[in-house]
Amino acid sequence: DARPVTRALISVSDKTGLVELGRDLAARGVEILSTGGSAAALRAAGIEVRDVADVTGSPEMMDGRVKTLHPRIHGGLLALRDDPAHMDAMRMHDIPEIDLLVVNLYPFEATVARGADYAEAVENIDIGGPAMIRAAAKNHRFVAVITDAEDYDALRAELDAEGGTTEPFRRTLAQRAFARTAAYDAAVSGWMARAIDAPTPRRRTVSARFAQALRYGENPHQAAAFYTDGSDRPGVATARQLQGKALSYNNINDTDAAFELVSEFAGDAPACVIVKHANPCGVARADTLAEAYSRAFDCDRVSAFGGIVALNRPLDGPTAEAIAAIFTEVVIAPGADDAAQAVFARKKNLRLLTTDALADPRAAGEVWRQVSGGYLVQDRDAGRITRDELRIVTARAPSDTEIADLLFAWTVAKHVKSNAIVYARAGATVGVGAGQMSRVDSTRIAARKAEDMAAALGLDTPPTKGSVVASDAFFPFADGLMAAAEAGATAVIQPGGSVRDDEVIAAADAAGLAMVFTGMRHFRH
Ligand code: 93A
Repeated sequence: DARPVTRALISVSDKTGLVELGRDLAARGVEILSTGGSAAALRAAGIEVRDVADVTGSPEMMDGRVKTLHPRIHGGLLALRDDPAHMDAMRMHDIPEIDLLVVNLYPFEATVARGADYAEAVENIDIGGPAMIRAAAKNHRFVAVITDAEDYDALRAELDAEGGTTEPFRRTLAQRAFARTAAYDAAVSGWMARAIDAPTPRRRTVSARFAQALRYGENPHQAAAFYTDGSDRPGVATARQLQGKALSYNNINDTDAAFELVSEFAGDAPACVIVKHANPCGVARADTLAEAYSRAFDCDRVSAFGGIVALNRPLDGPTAEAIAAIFTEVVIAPGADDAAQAVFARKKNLRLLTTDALADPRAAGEVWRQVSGGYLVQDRDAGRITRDELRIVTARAPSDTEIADLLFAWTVAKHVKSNAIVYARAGATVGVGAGQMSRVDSTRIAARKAEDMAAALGLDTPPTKGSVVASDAFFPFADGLMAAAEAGATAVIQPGGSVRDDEVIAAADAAGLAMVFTGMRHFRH
Protein backbone atom coordinates (compact mmCIF):
# COMPACT_ATOMS: atom_id res chain seq x y z
CA ASP A 1 0.00 0.00 0.00
CA ALA A 2 1.03 3.53 -0.78
CA ARG A 3 2.81 5.90 1.59
CA PRO A 4 1.38 9.41 1.60
CA VAL A 5 3.61 12.36 0.79
CA THR A 6 3.34 14.98 3.54
CA ARG A 7 6.68 16.70 3.16
CA ALA A 8 8.96 17.05 0.13
CA LEU A 9 12.44 18.48 -0.19
CA ILE A 10 13.14 20.09 -3.56
CA SER A 11 16.66 21.13 -4.57
CA VAL A 12 17.24 21.30 -8.30
CA SER A 13 19.77 22.90 -10.62
CA ASP A 14 17.76 22.13 -13.75
CA LYS A 15 14.57 24.05 -13.00
CA THR A 16 12.59 22.55 -15.90
CA GLY A 17 9.08 21.73 -14.71
CA LEU A 18 9.89 22.91 -11.17
CA VAL A 19 7.06 25.41 -10.81
CA GLU A 20 4.45 22.98 -12.22
CA LEU A 21 5.63 20.27 -9.84
CA GLY A 22 5.68 22.63 -6.85
CA ARG A 23 2.19 23.88 -7.62
CA ASP A 24 0.90 20.33 -7.98
CA LEU A 25 2.47 19.19 -4.69
CA ALA A 26 1.21 22.29 -2.86
CA ALA A 27 -2.29 21.59 -4.19
CA ARG A 28 -2.03 18.10 -2.71
CA GLY A 29 -1.24 19.67 0.69
CA VAL A 30 2.45 18.72 0.65
CA GLU A 31 4.80 20.91 2.69
CA ILE A 32 7.75 21.94 0.53
CA LEU A 33 11.28 22.44 1.87
CA SER A 34 13.73 23.93 -0.53
CA THR A 35 17.23 25.38 -1.09
CA GLY A 36 18.18 28.92 -2.21
CA GLY A 37 17.61 29.08 -5.94
CA SER A 38 14.86 26.47 -6.03
CA ALA A 39 13.00 28.15 -3.15
CA ALA A 40 13.29 31.54 -4.88
CA ALA A 41 11.86 30.15 -8.14
CA LEU A 42 8.94 28.52 -6.32
CA ARG A 43 8.19 31.65 -4.29
CA ALA A 44 8.31 33.80 -7.41
CA ALA A 45 5.50 31.61 -8.73
CA GLY A 46 3.51 32.20 -5.53
CA ILE A 47 4.11 28.76 -4.05
CA GLU A 48 4.60 28.50 -0.29
CA VAL A 49 8.03 27.12 0.63
CA ARG A 50 10.02 26.59 3.81
CA ASP A 51 13.76 27.22 3.55
CA VAL A 52 16.08 24.35 4.37
CA ALA A 53 18.07 26.89 6.43
CA ASP A 54 14.98 27.35 8.58
CA VAL A 55 14.86 23.60 9.23
CA THR A 56 18.57 23.24 9.95
CA GLY A 57 18.87 26.45 11.93
CA SER A 58 22.06 27.01 10.01
CA PRO A 59 22.43 29.35 7.01
CA GLU A 60 23.62 28.17 3.62
CA MET A 61 27.32 28.88 3.78
CA MET A 62 30.60 28.76 1.83
CA ASP A 63 29.05 29.73 -1.49
CA GLY A 64 26.41 27.04 -1.05
CA ARG A 65 28.95 24.28 -0.52
CA VAL A 66 27.20 23.54 2.77
CA LYS A 67 23.44 23.90 2.63
CA THR A 68 21.72 20.54 3.06
CA LEU A 69 24.61 18.67 4.69
CA HIS A 70 22.98 18.61 8.12
CA PRO A 71 21.57 15.95 10.50
CA ARG A 72 18.10 17.58 10.39
CA ILE A 73 18.02 16.88 6.66
CA HIS A 74 19.83 13.55 6.50
CA GLY A 75 18.02 12.30 9.59
CA GLY A 76 14.72 13.10 7.91
CA LEU A 77 15.77 11.10 4.85
CA LEU A 78 17.42 8.14 6.59
CA ALA A 79 15.27 7.44 9.65
CA LEU A 80 13.49 4.10 9.64
CA ARG A 81 9.88 4.97 10.29
CA ASP A 82 9.14 1.58 11.85
CA ASP A 83 12.06 1.71 14.31
CA PRO A 84 11.02 3.32 17.63
CA ALA A 85 14.61 4.31 18.45
CA HIS A 86 14.91 6.15 15.14
CA MET A 87 11.61 7.90 15.72
CA ASP A 88 12.73 8.88 19.23
CA ALA A 89 15.88 10.39 17.80
CA MET A 90 13.81 12.39 15.32
CA ARG A 91 11.65 13.82 18.10
CA MET A 92 14.61 14.52 20.36
CA HIS A 93 16.54 16.41 17.65
CA ASP A 94 13.56 18.05 16.05
CA ILE A 95 14.03 16.34 12.69
CA PRO A 96 11.17 16.55 10.17
CA GLU A 97 10.26 13.42 8.17
CA ILE A 98 10.91 13.85 4.45
CA ASP A 99 8.77 11.55 2.29
CA LEU A 100 9.80 12.77 -1.13
CA LEU A 101 13.15 14.09 -2.34
CA VAL A 102 13.41 15.89 -5.67
CA VAL A 103 17.03 16.63 -6.60
CA ASN A 104 18.93 17.09 -9.79
CA LEU A 105 22.62 17.74 -9.56
CA TYR A 106 24.94 20.63 -10.41
CA PRO A 107 25.40 20.33 -14.20
CA PHE A 108 28.94 18.91 -14.03
CA GLU A 109 28.80 17.13 -17.42
CA ALA A 110 27.43 20.18 -19.25
CA THR A 111 29.98 22.46 -17.56
CA VAL A 112 32.87 20.28 -18.74
CA ALA A 113 31.33 19.85 -22.20
CA ARG A 114 31.27 23.60 -22.80
CA GLY A 115 34.98 23.75 -22.04
CA ALA A 116 34.96 25.29 -18.55
CA ASP A 117 38.33 25.62 -16.82
CA TYR A 118 39.56 23.36 -14.03
CA ALA A 119 38.39 25.49 -11.11
CA GLU A 120 34.90 25.93 -12.54
CA ALA A 121 34.59 22.20 -13.20
CA VAL A 122 35.60 21.47 -9.59
CA GLU A 123 33.05 23.99 -8.27
CA ASN A 124 30.38 22.11 -10.22
CA ILE A 125 30.99 18.83 -8.42
CA ASP A 126 27.82 18.43 -6.38
CA ILE A 127 28.33 16.97 -2.91
CA GLY A 128 25.15 17.68 -0.98
CA GLY A 129 22.90 16.54 -3.84
CA PRO A 130 24.38 13.04 -4.25
CA ALA A 131 24.51 12.66 -0.44
CA MET A 132 20.76 13.33 -0.21
CA ILE A 133 19.97 11.20 -3.26
CA ARG A 134 21.88 8.25 -1.85
CA ALA A 135 20.31 8.67 1.59
CA ALA A 136 16.78 8.73 0.17
CA ALA A 137 17.51 5.87 -2.23
CA LYS A 138 18.91 3.74 0.59
CA ASN A 139 15.79 4.44 2.60
CA HIS A 140 13.43 3.72 -0.32
CA ARG A 141 11.29 1.60 1.99
CA PHE A 142 9.94 4.98 3.19
CA VAL A 143 11.23 7.71 0.90
CA ALA A 144 10.71 8.37 -2.81
CA VAL A 145 13.51 10.06 -4.74
CA ILE A 146 13.28 11.82 -8.11
CA THR A 147 16.55 12.66 -9.86
CA ASP A 148 15.35 13.64 -13.33
CA ALA A 149 12.72 16.17 -14.45
CA GLU A 150 11.55 13.52 -16.91
CA ASP A 151 10.14 11.54 -13.99
CA TYR A 152 7.81 14.29 -12.69
CA ASP A 153 4.95 12.98 -14.83
CA ALA A 154 5.39 9.47 -13.50
CA LEU A 155 5.30 10.86 -9.95
CA ARG A 156 2.06 12.74 -10.65
CA ALA A 157 0.52 9.63 -12.19
CA GLU A 158 1.53 7.57 -9.15
CA LEU A 159 0.06 10.11 -6.72
CA ASP A 160 -3.15 10.27 -8.77
CA ALA A 161 -3.54 6.51 -8.97
CA GLU A 162 -2.31 5.50 -5.50
CA GLY A 163 -2.72 8.59 -3.33
CA GLY A 164 0.94 8.18 -2.38
CA THR A 165 4.00 6.24 -3.49
CA THR A 166 4.07 2.45 -3.63
CA GLU A 167 7.10 0.35 -2.76
CA PRO A 168 7.67 -0.93 -6.33
CA PHE A 169 7.61 2.68 -7.55
CA ARG A 170 10.08 3.76 -4.86
CA ARG A 171 12.38 0.83 -5.71
CA THR A 172 12.41 1.77 -9.38
CA LEU A 173 13.21 5.36 -8.47
CA ALA A 174 15.96 4.27 -6.05
CA GLN A 175 17.61 2.15 -8.74
CA ARG A 176 17.56 5.11 -11.11
CA ALA A 177 18.94 7.34 -8.39
CA PHE A 178 21.96 5.11 -7.82
CA ALA A 179 22.48 4.87 -11.58
CA ARG A 180 22.53 8.66 -11.70
CA THR A 181 25.04 9.15 -8.88
CA ALA A 182 27.25 6.38 -10.31
CA ALA A 183 27.25 8.01 -13.76
CA TYR A 184 27.91 11.39 -12.15
CA ASP A 185 30.99 10.18 -10.30
CA ALA A 186 32.16 8.36 -13.42
CA ALA A 187 31.90 11.65 -15.32
CA VAL A 188 33.92 13.39 -12.62
CA SER A 189 36.67 10.76 -12.58
CA GLY A 190 36.72 10.60 -16.40
CA TRP A 191 37.14 14.36 -16.60
CA MET A 192 39.91 14.24 -14.01
CA ALA A 193 41.70 11.46 -15.86
CA ARG A 194 41.79 13.69 -18.93
CA ALA A 195 42.65 16.81 -16.95
CA ILE A 196 45.65 15.25 -15.22
CA ASP A 197 46.55 13.32 -18.40
CA ALA A 198 46.45 9.96 -16.67
CA PRO A 199 48.15 7.25 -18.75
CA THR A 200 46.05 4.81 -20.75
CA PRO A 201 44.52 2.48 -19.75
CA ARG A 202 43.00 5.03 -17.44
CA ARG A 203 41.83 3.96 -14.04
CA ARG A 204 38.28 4.99 -14.22
CA THR A 205 34.78 3.72 -14.75
CA VAL A 206 32.82 4.43 -17.90
CA SER A 207 30.26 7.17 -17.79
CA ALA A 208 27.29 5.97 -19.80
CA ARG A 209 23.90 7.65 -19.80
CA PHE A 210 20.79 5.96 -21.02
CA ALA A 211 19.71 7.69 -24.23
CA GLN A 212 16.96 5.55 -25.72
CA ALA A 213 15.51 2.07 -25.82
CA LEU A 214 15.94 0.42 -29.22
CA ARG A 215 13.34 -1.82 -30.81
CA TYR A 216 15.80 -4.71 -30.63
CA GLY A 217 19.50 -5.48 -30.83
CA GLU A 218 21.49 -7.04 -33.64
CA ASN A 219 18.65 -9.56 -33.95
CA PRO A 220 14.96 -9.30 -33.09
CA HIS A 221 15.20 -11.65 -30.10
CA GLN A 222 17.77 -9.39 -28.38
CA ALA A 223 16.61 -6.43 -26.29
CA ALA A 224 18.75 -3.33 -26.72
CA ALA A 225 19.32 0.29 -25.76
CA PHE A 226 21.61 3.16 -26.70
CA TYR A 227 23.79 4.88 -24.10
CA THR A 228 25.78 8.05 -24.64
CA ASP A 229 29.02 8.99 -22.93
CA GLY A 230 28.42 12.75 -22.81
CA SER A 231 31.18 13.52 -25.32
CA ASP A 232 30.51 16.29 -27.81
CA ARG A 233 32.26 14.50 -30.72
CA PRO A 234 30.17 15.02 -33.86
CA GLY A 235 28.64 11.70 -34.87
CA VAL A 236 25.63 9.47 -34.57
CA ALA A 237 25.19 10.08 -30.82
CA THR A 238 25.02 13.86 -31.15
CA ALA A 239 23.41 14.18 -34.60
CA ARG A 240 19.94 15.60 -35.22
CA GLN A 241 17.52 13.26 -36.98
CA LEU A 242 15.53 15.33 -39.46
CA GLN A 243 13.29 12.55 -40.74
CA GLY A 244 12.72 8.81 -40.98
CA LYS A 245 12.01 5.91 -38.66
CA ALA A 246 13.85 5.52 -35.35
CA LEU A 247 17.44 4.30 -35.70
CA SER A 248 17.99 0.61 -35.04
CA TYR A 249 20.94 -0.94 -33.22
CA ASN A 250 22.60 -1.90 -36.51
CA ASN A 251 21.85 1.54 -38.01
CA ILE A 252 23.68 3.24 -35.15
CA ASN A 253 26.68 0.94 -35.45
CA ASP A 254 26.91 1.30 -39.25
CA THR A 255 26.28 5.05 -39.25
CA ASP A 256 29.13 5.47 -36.80
CA ALA A 257 31.48 3.49 -39.07
CA ALA A 258 30.45 5.54 -42.12
CA PHE A 259 30.74 8.91 -40.41
CA GLU A 260 34.12 8.14 -38.81
CA LEU A 261 35.52 7.20 -42.22
CA VAL A 262 34.09 10.16 -44.13
CA SER A 263 35.46 12.46 -41.40
CA GLU A 264 38.97 11.45 -42.53
CA PHE A 265 38.22 13.54 -45.62
CA ALA A 266 37.59 16.80 -43.76
CA GLY A 267 38.89 19.70 -45.82
CA ASP A 268 39.23 17.38 -48.82
CA ALA A 269 37.28 17.26 -52.09
CA PRO A 270 33.60 16.21 -51.83
CA ALA A 271 33.64 12.64 -50.51
CA CYS A 272 31.11 9.87 -49.96
CA VAL A 273 31.23 6.63 -47.99
CA ILE A 274 28.69 3.82 -48.30
CA VAL A 275 28.74 1.29 -45.47
CA LYS A 276 27.19 -2.14 -45.12
CA HIS A 277 27.60 -4.24 -41.99
CA ALA A 278 30.14 -1.76 -40.58
CA ASN A 279 32.45 -2.07 -43.61
CA PRO A 280 32.71 0.44 -46.48
CA CYS A 281 31.48 -1.04 -49.74
CA GLY A 282 32.25 2.11 -51.71
CA VAL A 283 34.24 5.28 -51.01
CA ALA A 284 35.01 8.08 -53.45
CA ARG A 285 35.98 11.70 -53.70
CA ALA A 286 35.21 13.78 -56.75
CA ASP A 287 34.52 17.32 -57.97
CA THR A 288 30.92 17.23 -56.80
CA LEU A 289 29.15 15.37 -54.01
CA ALA A 290 26.75 13.74 -56.48
CA GLU A 291 29.67 12.41 -58.50
CA ALA A 292 31.38 11.15 -55.34
CA TYR A 293 28.18 9.29 -54.43
CA SER A 294 27.84 7.82 -57.92
CA ARG A 295 31.46 6.63 -57.96
CA ALA A 296 31.17 5.15 -54.46
CA PHE A 297 27.98 3.39 -55.56
CA ASP A 298 29.75 1.96 -58.62
CA CYS A 299 32.32 0.19 -56.44
CA ASP A 300 29.74 -2.39 -55.33
CA ARG A 301 26.17 -1.64 -56.38
CA VAL A 302 24.89 -4.91 -54.99
CA SER A 303 26.13 -4.31 -51.45
CA ALA A 304 25.17 -0.61 -51.49
CA PHE A 305 21.50 -1.61 -51.52
CA GLY A 306 20.10 -0.84 -48.04
CA GLY A 307 23.35 0.83 -47.07
CA ILE A 308 24.35 3.79 -44.93
CA VAL A 309 25.65 6.88 -46.73
CA ALA A 310 27.99 9.43 -45.11
CA LEU A 311 29.11 12.67 -46.75
CA ASN A 312 31.88 15.11 -45.87
CA ARG A 313 29.84 18.22 -46.65
CA PRO A 314 26.17 19.23 -46.49
CA LEU A 315 23.83 17.10 -48.56
CA ASP A 316 22.67 18.94 -51.69
CA GLY A 317 19.71 18.41 -54.03
CA PRO A 318 21.43 16.45 -56.84
CA THR A 319 23.12 14.08 -54.37
CA ALA A 320 19.82 13.59 -52.53
CA GLU A 321 18.14 12.69 -55.87
CA ALA A 322 20.82 10.09 -56.62
CA ILE A 323 20.66 8.56 -53.12
CA ALA A 324 16.86 8.47 -53.13
CA ALA A 325 16.91 6.46 -56.37
CA ILE A 326 17.85 3.29 -54.48
CA PHE A 327 16.87 1.86 -51.10
CA THR A 328 19.08 3.50 -48.47
CA GLU A 329 18.73 3.12 -44.70
CA VAL A 330 20.49 6.21 -43.32
CA VAL A 331 22.19 9.33 -44.65
CA ILE A 332 24.48 11.34 -42.36
CA ALA A 333 26.13 14.61 -43.31
CA PRO A 334 27.26 17.88 -41.73
CA GLY A 335 24.04 19.56 -42.87
CA ALA A 336 21.44 19.26 -45.62
CA ASP A 337 20.22 22.14 -47.78
CA ASP A 338 16.54 22.91 -48.48
CA ALA A 339 16.57 21.26 -51.90
CA ALA A 340 17.96 18.05 -50.40
CA GLN A 341 15.38 18.08 -47.61
CA ALA A 342 12.60 18.56 -50.15
CA VAL A 343 13.81 15.50 -52.11
CA PHE A 344 13.99 13.35 -48.99
CA ALA A 345 10.59 14.51 -47.76
CA ARG A 346 9.14 12.17 -50.42
CA LYS A 347 10.99 9.23 -48.82
CA LYS A 348 9.34 9.04 -45.42
CA ASN A 349 11.32 6.06 -44.15
CA LEU A 350 14.75 7.30 -45.13
CA ARG A 351 16.58 8.45 -42.01
CA LEU A 352 18.43 11.74 -42.41
CA LEU A 353 20.91 12.79 -39.72
CA THR A 354 22.82 16.04 -39.65
CA THR A 355 25.79 17.03 -37.52
CA ASP A 356 27.34 20.42 -36.83
CA ALA A 357 30.70 19.32 -38.20
CA LEU A 358 32.80 16.32 -39.13
CA ALA A 359 34.56 14.41 -36.35
CA ASP A 360 38.26 15.17 -35.83
CA PRO A 361 40.06 11.96 -36.88
CA ARG A 362 43.18 13.01 -34.95
CA ALA A 363 41.36 13.72 -31.68
CA ALA A 364 42.27 11.53 -28.74
CA GLY A 365 39.58 9.24 -27.44
CA GLU A 366 38.99 5.77 -26.11
CA VAL A 367 37.43 2.69 -27.61
CA TRP A 368 35.82 0.12 -25.33
CA ARG A 369 34.92 -3.41 -26.19
CA GLN A 370 33.31 -6.05 -24.07
CA VAL A 371 34.60 -9.55 -23.59
CA SER A 372 33.15 -12.16 -21.25
CA GLY A 373 34.09 -11.04 -17.77
CA GLY A 374 35.57 -7.69 -18.67
CA TYR A 375 36.27 -4.78 -20.96
CA LEU A 376 39.16 -3.93 -23.22
CA VAL A 377 40.05 -0.26 -23.53
CA GLN A 378 42.43 1.37 -25.97
CA ASP A 379 43.09 4.74 -27.54
CA ARG A 380 41.04 5.45 -30.65
CA ASP A 381 43.08 4.74 -33.80
CA ALA A 382 43.97 8.37 -34.51
CA GLY A 383 47.03 7.43 -36.59
CA ARG A 384 47.44 9.14 -39.97
CA ILE A 385 50.23 8.85 -42.48
CA THR A 386 51.38 11.75 -44.63
CA ARG A 387 53.17 11.55 -47.95
CA ASP A 388 56.51 12.46 -46.34
CA GLU A 389 56.30 9.48 -44.01
CA LEU A 390 56.06 6.90 -46.80
CA ARG A 391 59.17 4.80 -47.41
CA ILE A 392 59.62 3.69 -51.01
CA VAL A 393 61.04 0.15 -50.96
CA THR A 394 60.92 -0.90 -54.62
CA ALA A 395 63.12 -0.03 -57.59
CA ARG A 396 60.22 1.88 -59.12
CA ALA A 397 58.85 4.86 -57.18
CA PRO A 398 55.09 5.44 -57.38
CA SER A 399 53.90 8.32 -59.59
CA ASP A 400 52.11 11.32 -58.07
CA THR A 401 48.75 9.90 -59.15
CA GLU A 402 49.62 6.57 -57.60
CA ILE A 403 50.72 8.26 -54.35
CA ALA A 404 47.40 10.11 -54.09
CA ASP A 405 45.48 6.87 -54.62
CA LEU A 406 47.73 4.94 -52.24
CA LEU A 407 47.05 7.39 -49.41
CA PHE A 408 43.33 7.31 -50.22
CA ALA A 409 43.24 3.49 -50.22
CA TRP A 410 45.27 3.44 -46.99
CA THR A 411 42.77 5.76 -45.27
CA VAL A 412 39.89 3.55 -46.34
CA ALA A 413 41.71 0.36 -45.27
CA LYS A 414 42.03 1.82 -41.74
CA HIS A 415 38.22 1.61 -41.52
CA VAL A 416 37.81 -1.87 -43.01
CA LYS A 417 37.67 -4.91 -40.73
CA SER A 418 40.86 -6.96 -40.86
CA ASN A 419 42.16 -8.54 -42.91
CA ALA A 420 41.57 -5.46 -45.04
CA ILE A 421 42.50 -5.11 -48.71
CA VAL A 422 41.39 -2.04 -50.66
CA TYR A 423 41.89 -1.42 -54.38
CA ALA A 424 41.47 2.19 -55.50
CA ARG A 425 41.79 4.13 -58.72
CA ALA A 426 41.40 7.84 -59.45
CA GLY A 427 40.07 8.68 -55.97
CA ALA A 428 37.54 5.87 -55.69
CA THR A 429 37.61 2.38 -54.26
CA VAL A 430 37.13 -0.29 -56.91
CA GLY A 431 37.33 -3.38 -54.70
CA VAL A 432 37.14 -3.95 -50.94
CA GLY A 433 38.02 -7.22 -49.21
CA ALA A 434 37.06 -7.25 -45.53
CA GLY A 435 37.12 -9.45 -42.47
CA GLN A 436 38.77 -12.55 -43.91
CA MET A 437 40.93 -14.78 -41.79
CA SER A 438 43.65 -14.83 -44.46
CA ARG A 439 45.04 -11.79 -46.24
CA VAL A 440 45.28 -13.59 -49.57
CA ASP A 441 41.54 -14.37 -49.38
CA SER A 442 40.74 -10.68 -48.80
CA THR A 443 42.94 -9.81 -51.80
CA ARG A 444 41.11 -12.30 -54.05
CA ILE A 445 37.62 -11.38 -52.81
CA ALA A 446 38.25 -7.67 -53.44
CA ALA A 447 39.48 -8.44 -56.98
CA ARG A 448 36.56 -10.78 -57.68
CA LYS A 449 34.04 -8.18 -56.53
CA ALA A 450 35.69 -5.69 -58.88
CA GLU A 451 35.31 -8.18 -61.76
CA ASP A 452 31.64 -8.71 -60.90
CA MET A 453 31.06 -4.96 -60.96
CA ALA A 454 32.87 -4.63 -64.30
CA ALA A 455 30.55 -7.29 -65.74
CA ALA A 456 27.46 -5.61 -64.28
CA LEU A 457 28.52 -2.20 -65.62
CA GLY A 458 29.47 -3.66 -69.03
CA LEU A 459 33.16 -2.68 -68.79
CA ASP A 460 35.62 -4.82 -70.76
CA THR A 461 38.45 -4.52 -68.23
CA PRO A 462 38.06 -4.96 -64.47
CA PRO A 463 38.55 -1.63 -62.64
CA THR A 464 41.45 -3.13 -60.68
CA LYS A 465 43.54 -2.84 -63.89
CA GLY A 466 45.83 0.10 -63.22
CA SER A 467 44.63 0.45 -59.63
CA VAL A 468 46.64 0.69 -56.40
CA VAL A 469 46.17 -1.59 -53.41
CA ALA A 470 46.33 -1.02 -49.65
CA SER A 471 46.79 -3.70 -47.02
CA ASP A 472 46.05 -2.82 -43.37
CA ALA A 473 48.91 -5.03 -42.14
CA PHE A 474 52.02 -6.45 -43.79
CA PHE A 475 51.88 -9.18 -46.41
CA PRO A 476 53.38 -12.14 -44.54
CA PHE A 477 54.18 -13.90 -47.84
CA ALA A 478 54.49 -12.83 -51.48
CA ASP A 479 51.27 -14.69 -52.44
CA GLY A 480 48.87 -11.89 -51.42
CA LEU A 481 50.97 -9.33 -53.24
CA MET A 482 51.09 -11.51 -56.36
CA ALA A 483 47.30 -11.91 -56.28
CA ALA A 484 47.02 -8.10 -56.25
CA ALA A 485 49.47 -7.82 -59.17
CA GLU A 486 47.44 -10.41 -61.13
CA ALA A 487 44.31 -8.32 -60.53
CA GLY A 488 46.13 -5.44 -62.21
CA ALA A 489 47.35 -3.30 -59.29
CA THR A 490 50.45 -1.26 -60.14
CA ALA A 491 51.32 0.12 -56.70
CA VAL A 492 51.07 -1.13 -53.11
CA ILE A 493 50.86 0.50 -49.69
CA GLN A 494 51.38 -1.58 -46.55
CA PRO A 495 53.05 -1.23 -43.14
CA GLY A 496 56.01 -3.51 -43.85
CA GLY A 497 57.75 -5.24 -40.97
CA SER A 498 57.38 -8.89 -41.97
CA VAL A 499 60.39 -11.19 -41.50
CA ARG A 500 59.89 -11.91 -45.22
CA ASP A 501 59.84 -8.24 -46.34
CA ASP A 502 62.85 -8.95 -48.59
CA GLU A 503 60.98 -11.72 -50.40
CA VAL A 504 57.88 -9.56 -50.76
CA ILE A 505 59.91 -6.59 -52.07
CA ALA A 506 61.72 -8.86 -54.56
CA ALA A 507 58.37 -10.18 -55.83
CA ALA A 508 57.11 -6.58 -56.20
CA ASP A 509 60.24 -5.61 -58.17
CA ALA A 510 59.90 -8.68 -60.38
CA ALA A 511 56.29 -7.71 -61.18
CA GLY A 512 57.25 -4.07 -61.82
CA LEU A 513 55.17 -2.84 -58.87
CA ALA A 514 55.91 0.29 -56.90
CA MET A 515 55.59 -0.28 -53.15
CA VAL A 516 55.64 1.99 -50.10
CA PHE A 517 55.83 1.12 -46.39
CA THR A 518 53.95 3.18 -43.82
CA GLY A 519 55.51 1.75 -40.68
CA MET A 520 52.02 1.92 -39.14
CA ARG A 521 49.42 -0.83 -38.95
CA HIS A 522 45.64 -0.36 -38.91
CA PHE A 523 44.15 -3.57 -37.55
CA ARG A 524 40.43 -3.24 -36.91
CA HIS A 525 38.61 -6.27 -35.61
O1 93A B 1 27.35 22.58 -2.89
S1 93A B 1 26.65 21.38 -2.55
O2 93A B 1 27.36 20.19 -2.76
N1 93A B 1 26.27 21.40 -0.98
C1 93A B 1 25.04 21.16 -0.50
O3 93A B 1 24.90 21.07 0.73
C2 93A B 1 23.93 20.99 -1.42
N2 93A B 1 22.64 20.75 -1.21
C3 93A B 1 22.01 20.72 -2.40
N3 93A B 1 25.29 21.35 -3.40
C4 93A B 1 24.10 21.12 -2.80
N4 93A B 1 22.88 20.96 -3.38
C5 93A B 1 22.62 21.11 -4.83
O4 93A B 1 22.18 22.44 -5.05
C6 93A B 1 21.53 20.27 -5.38
O5 93A B 1 21.98 18.98 -5.81
C7 93A B 1 21.01 21.09 -6.55
O6 93A B 1 21.66 20.74 -7.76
C8 93A B 1 21.39 22.53 -6.23
C9 93A B 1 20.18 23.36 -6.01
O7 93A B 1 20.54 24.62 -5.54
P1 93A B 1 19.52 25.85 -5.60
O8 93A B 1 18.21 25.37 -5.08
O9 93A B 1 20.15 26.90 -4.74
O10 93A B 1 19.44 26.27 -7.04
